Amino acid sequence: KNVELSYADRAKLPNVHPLASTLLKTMEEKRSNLCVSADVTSSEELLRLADSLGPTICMLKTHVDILKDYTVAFGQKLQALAEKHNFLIFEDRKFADIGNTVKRQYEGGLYQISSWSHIVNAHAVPGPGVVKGLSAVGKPLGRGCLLIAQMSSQGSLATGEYTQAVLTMAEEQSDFVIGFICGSKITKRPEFIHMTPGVQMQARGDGLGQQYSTPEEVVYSKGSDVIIVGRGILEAPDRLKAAESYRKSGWESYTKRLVS
Ligand code: 5FU
Repeated sequence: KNVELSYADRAKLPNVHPLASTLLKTMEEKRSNLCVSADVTSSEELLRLADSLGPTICMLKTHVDILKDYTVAFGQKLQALAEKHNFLIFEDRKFADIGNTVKRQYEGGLYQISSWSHIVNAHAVPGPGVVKGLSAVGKPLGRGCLLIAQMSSQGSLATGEYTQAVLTMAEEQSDFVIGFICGSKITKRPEFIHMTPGVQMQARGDGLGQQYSTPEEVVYSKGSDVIIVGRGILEAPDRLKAAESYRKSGWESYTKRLVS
């Protein structure tokens, strides 16, 4: 019989990455496995969203390159809100180049992502050098990385053997890789965090390839840890109320999984 560990138990595992441990503790404390995908184009709106939804989320995901008015101050203000409300910041940059290039993209340029984002992600397509390059910048700062093992979009090529190879890559650099973007649980190793986008209560898709599952399908049936929700919350008439209902649904699906 598989023993299902709680988030709190997993936070205390001897080999857990410190950042994964922080996340798991936060999830337990806030009773939240909700990551909101703050896909808005104004930094002021993003900061307001972070301040109002902060108490209900464990993580906030950004696409900093869709902001029309990014400034250095934005990163600092977002960090302050992350501290105030105790959530982690995840820039969904999907690095996918050779190690030397991603290292420079992560640290430099306009956005200096490594200076404000706790977590970033990467495609495994280039091979392990992509993680090595990111790690050279992020590890000294205590940052962590998610590898994209599967995608929520229709026709995704990240399946089967590819997904398995991503898992191996993660295991080989688990001092920086804290988990996966995936549709379902892909490893029994409890130190790794599974995070799933393409979550909505109602819709089936968006006409551009996105495919949705419900929080219950993702957390209870598929065994993932964190639900990532964008438009399900952003397009709701009351965003805070919607976020709270996703938090509740995600949390109840997790507690149901623990006892069964
Ligand atoms: F890696 C992935 C993926 O496989 N699917 C995704 O949808 C990332 N995403 C992101 O999650 C995407 O870029 C959006 O930022 C977010 C989903 O937003 P939605 O509005 O909930 O569909």
